[in-house]
Parts: sequence; C-alpha cells; structure tokens
Amino acid sequence: MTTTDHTQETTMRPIYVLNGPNLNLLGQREPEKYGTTTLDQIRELCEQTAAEHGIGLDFRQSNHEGVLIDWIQEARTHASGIILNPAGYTTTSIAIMDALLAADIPVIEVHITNIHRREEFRHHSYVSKAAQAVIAGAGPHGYQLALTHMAQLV
Ligand code: CA2
Repeated sequence: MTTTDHTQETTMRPIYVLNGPNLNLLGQREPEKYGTTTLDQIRELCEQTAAEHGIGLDFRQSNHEGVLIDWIQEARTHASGIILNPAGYTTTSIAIMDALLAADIPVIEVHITNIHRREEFRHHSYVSKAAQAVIAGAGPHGYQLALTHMAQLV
C-alpha cells in the first residue's frame, strides 16, 4: 500500500514578507520613482510565486517601527524566513537590525529601487548586516526573486 506524506505541507512555516513605512502608497504616489504597481498587486505576485514553490506566505505592511519589530520577533517561532523591505528604516533602525539578528532564520532584504544609484544617505543599510541576500533595483520582481531564493534556503 502506498501512502502520501503530507508532513512537509502541514508543518512548514510560512515566509513572512514584511513591508515598512509608506509602501502602502505604492502605485498611488511618485510613480516615476516607485512605479505603478500597488502593494496589493505585489502581494498577488508573491502569492503566485509562493504557490509555485509550495511555500506559505504571510504578507504585511506597517508604518510603525515597533510593529515591524514585533512581527520579526514573532517570525522567530512562526516563520521559516523573513523577506523585508525596511523602506525608510533601512538607514536608521539599529532596533530592526537587532531583531533580525536575534530571529535566527534566513533574512532577505528587498528594495524596489536601486538604492545605490540614489542619494548617498540611502546607500548604507543596517538591515544588510542581518541579511543573507540583498535585492535592489528589480522593481516588484525583486520580491519574486527573493521568494524564489528563500525557497532554496528553507
Ligand atoms: O526602493 C525601495 O524599496 C525603498 O526601500 C523605498 C523607500 C526608500 O526610503 C528606500 O530608500 C528604498 C521608500 C518607500 C516609500 O514608498 C513610497 C511609495 C510611493 C510613494 C511614496 C513613497
């Protein structure tokens, strides 16, 4: 008799895709910088990619540093990896970096734009110190690249 093993399906933790401040405005403001794709559309792209790789997804956005830190702490016990676009907290938040370092699961940092072609103050990222990989400048596709790579890591 053959049996089907659903163990991985039922026990695999999702990937948390976390988005920082102002990313809820994507597609509605400054399209010349950030494009016309909304965050809801990015969520849909991520859901498709996650389904293709057979991984679960939990996609969230917050404008609040403490909320992002709470989610990163939660991810330690509820997620198998974190994909984070820290947005404006990239260059300022030692607290987010510390939370990521403590999470003890793979972290991938994503930026829609190529932060290295932009103003000098955007070049340094505290989050990169805690990230296994960094993807910048690939637009919304960067989230799909991050999920595909995360699927290899977890
Ligand atoms: O390129 C990225 O993904 C950034 O993380 C976006 C941040 C910026 O501070 C980083 O340097 C690079 C800004 C997010 C704000 O998003 C907006 C979207 C539409 C309109 C206004 C802001």
